[in-house]
Amino acid sequence: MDKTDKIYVAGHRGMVGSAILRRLEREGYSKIILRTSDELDLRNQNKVQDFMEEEKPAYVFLAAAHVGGIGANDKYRAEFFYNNLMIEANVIHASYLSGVKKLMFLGSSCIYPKMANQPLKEEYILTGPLETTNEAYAIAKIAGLKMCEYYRHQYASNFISVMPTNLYGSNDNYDLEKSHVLPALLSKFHTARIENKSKVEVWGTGAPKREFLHVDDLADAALFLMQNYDEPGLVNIGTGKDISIMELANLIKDIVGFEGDIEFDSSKPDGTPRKLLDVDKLDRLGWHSKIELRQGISEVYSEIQNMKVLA
Ligand code: GFB
Repeated sequence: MDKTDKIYVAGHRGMVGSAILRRLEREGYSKIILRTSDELDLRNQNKVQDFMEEEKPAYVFLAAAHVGGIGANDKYRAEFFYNNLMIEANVIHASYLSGVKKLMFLGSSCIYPKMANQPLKEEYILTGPLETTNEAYAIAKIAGLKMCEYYRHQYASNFISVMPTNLYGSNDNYDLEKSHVLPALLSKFHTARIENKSKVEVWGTGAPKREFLHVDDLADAALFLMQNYDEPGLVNIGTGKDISIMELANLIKDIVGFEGDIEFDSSKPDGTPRKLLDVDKLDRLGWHSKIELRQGISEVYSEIQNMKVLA
C-alpha cells in the first residue's frame, strides 16, 4: 500500500474505523476516502455501487458495522442481522465490481462456537453452535468472512478477514443499554463516585472471562495485516490474555477510585463463558499487542472524564 493510494475507510466515525483513520493519517496516507452514514447509506446497494465506481479506491477497510454489547445484541437481533448483512454484501460486492486491489473485513470473536476449546484457533469456526445472545450478529459476520473467502476462490480477489477480540478505546459507546461491558462499567463507577452511591450493579455472575484489546492496537494490527497478509484464512487479533468480569469490575473500580460495593445482577445474561483468542498466527506473522489493560483503561478514563460521554 503506497502513501498516495486511494483508501476507503468504511465506518470512520465508529470506534474501529476512527482508530484506523487516525493511524493512516499519522503514517501520512494522503488519499483517504470517507463518507458518513448520512452521506452514504451502506445498506443501499445502488448507492454503494455508484460510490465505488466513482471513487475507485485501491484499498478498503470494511470497519462499518452495527455493533453493541450483549443487551443490544440480544434485544435487537433483526437489526443486527439485517444491517450487518447488507453493509457487508454491498461493500464486498461493489469492491469486486470496481476492481479494489485489497479489502480487509473486520469480524468479531463471537463467530466462534460458544463451547469451543480455548484459546480459540482460527480453524474452530463453524464447528459448533453459537452463543444465543449474539447469534444474529455472529451469523452476519460469518456471512461476511465467507463472502471474502468465496470471492477469493472464484474471482481471485485479495479480500482478507480479521477477527478482533473485545475492543475498547476512544469513541466508544457509553449508552448503558447498548454498550459493551468496559465502557458501561467506566460510566457506572464514575457516576457512582461522583454521586456518592454505595454500590454499583454489574450484569451477570461476574464469572465469564473476556479478552480486551485497545482499539489503537487493533488499528496497528489492521495496518500491519493490510501491508503483510495476502493469504486465505482468518487472522485473530487479540492480546492472548483474558480476565473475569469480576476482575474487570475491580480493576475499573480501582482506576475510577470508587469505594463502595459491587453487586452482581444474575438476572442479566452472562453470554459466552469464555472467548480467548489464540493469537499464534498473528504472533508468527510478527505482530504483538502493546497497550497493557490497566494503562489503556486509565488513558480512556482520563480522556472521557471531562467529556460529556459519561452518564
Ligand atoms: O461487553 P459485553 O456486552 O459483550 O459483555 P460480550 C461482556 C460480559 O460483561 C457479559 C457482563 O458477561 C455481561 O453480562 N457485564 C457486566 C456487562 N456488566 C455489564 C454492563 O453493564 N454492560 C454490559 N454490556 N455487559 C458482545 C456480543 O458480547 O461482544 C457481540 O454480544 C460482540 O456480538 C461483542 O461480539 C464484542 O462479549 O458478551
